[in-house]
Amino acid sequence: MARYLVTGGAGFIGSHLVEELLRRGESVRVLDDLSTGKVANLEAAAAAAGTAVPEFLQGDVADLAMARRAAEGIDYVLHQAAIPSVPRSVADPVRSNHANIDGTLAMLVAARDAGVKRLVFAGSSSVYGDALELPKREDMPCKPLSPYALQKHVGEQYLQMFTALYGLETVTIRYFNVFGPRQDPGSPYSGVISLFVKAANEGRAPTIYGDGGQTRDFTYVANTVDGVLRAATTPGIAGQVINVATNGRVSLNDLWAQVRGLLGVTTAPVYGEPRAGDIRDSQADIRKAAALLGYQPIVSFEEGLRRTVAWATGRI
Ligand code: UD2
Repeated sequence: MARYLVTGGAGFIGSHLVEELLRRGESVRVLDDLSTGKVANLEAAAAAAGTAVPEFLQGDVADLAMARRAAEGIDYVLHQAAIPSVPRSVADPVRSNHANIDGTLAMLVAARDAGVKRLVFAGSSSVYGDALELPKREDMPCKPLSPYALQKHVGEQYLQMFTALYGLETVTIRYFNVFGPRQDPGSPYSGVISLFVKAANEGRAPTIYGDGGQTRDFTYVANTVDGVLRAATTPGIAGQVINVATNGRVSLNDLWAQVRGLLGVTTAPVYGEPRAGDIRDSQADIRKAAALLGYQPIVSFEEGLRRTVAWATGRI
């Protein structure tokens, strides 16, 4: 049994990592400030795994004393705590910088000093920006278009620096538009799939920012969890940056058509101005994940969407 710290473990992706770790019989500690996470997510994760709720520390990961307390006695840190969302970072860059950069630096220092075996960081496909070539490979130059993307890019670079300077093993997994159960549609900054599913379920029109022709490599959360857990324990990959995704590309117009189809509604979307900092197309090359981690997507986009709609609506 290994000891895992999941920062942001009460959030959407974090709680899925917690659930799978509990299912595997690992020891889990969660650090979360509950700014977007919820204790109910931890309870749901534990119930799904058939175990007790894991050890929980409530606090700010950017508070070094708290990060040190959380890292004590830990083998692997899965650093998920962040303020996600491109538009939220455009609206409030100082707050997202604190969580995404100060938080990551504090966690790195705490992990280094606690002698953890490895820290795995939740990176983001947003770092690629609008480079035209698709699919995106890890060795392509990054061109962040928003504070959020820049912060995630700085986080990756901090990890690599800590590996080079202090010998702390680190791995960045670049997430691509992760979706699934427990993703909260409660804010305009929420992930688009959660918002579209809620709108369709309530018979409302969604807003599509731009012409809806932008595309994303939507990734069902079980795939992301599998990639991250492989990255924690696969030997010989310290300092690497690795895409974990589905390798598909779905436009927002097509996404709305599929959500509508699953729920049998015919509402037309409302189109709004494109969002500042938005990138046009995103699709991952996942050959590096296959080569280094033995990763392959285990749940397709269509199956993931069906499971997500079923969870959110209870209607299919
Ligand atoms: C970025 C990252 C993603 C993750 C996420 C965290 C990219 C390609 N992806 O997701 O990996 O780090 O940030 O937040 O950068 N939209 C609408 N209507 C809505 C909401 C969104 O049309 O009501 C559009 C939005 O303009 C965008 C797309 O849907 O074109 C996806 O938006 P999102 O907020 O779900 O995720 P995104 O791509 O910013």
